[in-house]
Amino acid sequence: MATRVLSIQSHVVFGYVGGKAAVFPLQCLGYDVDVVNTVHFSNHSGYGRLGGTKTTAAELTEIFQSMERNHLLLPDRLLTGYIPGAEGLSAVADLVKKLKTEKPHLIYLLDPVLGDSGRMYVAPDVIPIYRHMLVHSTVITPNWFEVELLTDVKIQDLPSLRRALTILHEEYHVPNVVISSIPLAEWLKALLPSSISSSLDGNSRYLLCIASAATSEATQTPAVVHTQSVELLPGYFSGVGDLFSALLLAHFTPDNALTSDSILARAVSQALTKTHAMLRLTYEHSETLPEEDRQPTDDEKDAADPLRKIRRMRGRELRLVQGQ
Ligand code: PXL
Repeated sequence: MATRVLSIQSHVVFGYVGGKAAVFPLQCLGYDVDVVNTVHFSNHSGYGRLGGTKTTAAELTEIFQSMERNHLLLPDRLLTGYIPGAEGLSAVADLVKKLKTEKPHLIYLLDPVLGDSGRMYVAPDVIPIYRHMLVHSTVITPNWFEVELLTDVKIQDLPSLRRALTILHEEYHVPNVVISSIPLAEWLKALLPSSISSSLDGNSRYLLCIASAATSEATQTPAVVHTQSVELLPGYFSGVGDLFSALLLAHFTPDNALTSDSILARAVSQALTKTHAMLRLTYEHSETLPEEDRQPTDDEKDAADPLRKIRRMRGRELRLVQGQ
């Protein structure tokens, strides 16, 4: 069985985002993981302050070239996440192209980390580079906002969602698109079977995950879309998308007996169920903490007392070790 993953994403010393949220779960599932750190930061950006370094494009290239010279560049699967600048991303794009040319069956999960909820947290000049990389991907895991940035389509109803998915499948040749954590707007309920949608009360208590697989003749036939919803847990957690992408890559197993959309739907279901279980465990733990470690977000109070926010963030780090 093919079990070596090359993971290229961020490293934080304290807490669990980026590689820290991805590598241990992959190892638990039996994968050898070769780890490239795109940044080496003290903590994730949600704490307000962070320190550390970004790996330069020259350093990334040096690592990739040395691995190749030593015959150690041997992944069966590739995972890329947070890469903060265009130069570094270009170095990774060159590697991806080379690996895919040498090994066309390499399974590549590309998480185009650009931003969230209307706010970008990388430089905008990475967008065109990601667009060039899409053609090499097996699965991509953009959030809602990232789909809009990649496709230039404002998603506000089912036709615009279909348009965005069609652009990703047909223009950028992405075989599998997974959009997780979509707040369940009224118009999106149309994607759910009526037996489920009729039981949902209110709009915001659930998140929807959409998995869209291009059929083999993508240009002739529309993609097949599967959906699954999970209950929304209160508050903000970091690293959840990174964990989800790692689990999705781990569970994405080609199977001749299944259609491409079934392979995707099965992997998404496993990844979503496990991510949600981890989140629930983390949430339940946070609820047991002393009052001062779980003060709700309040921008004014957080600004007046930075430790207030740090305590809350610390109490919401994913419980990966405890939940393994
Ligand atoms: O989870 C995304 C992520 C990855 N890497 C770093 C981050 C974050 C989110 O805050 O700060 C360094």
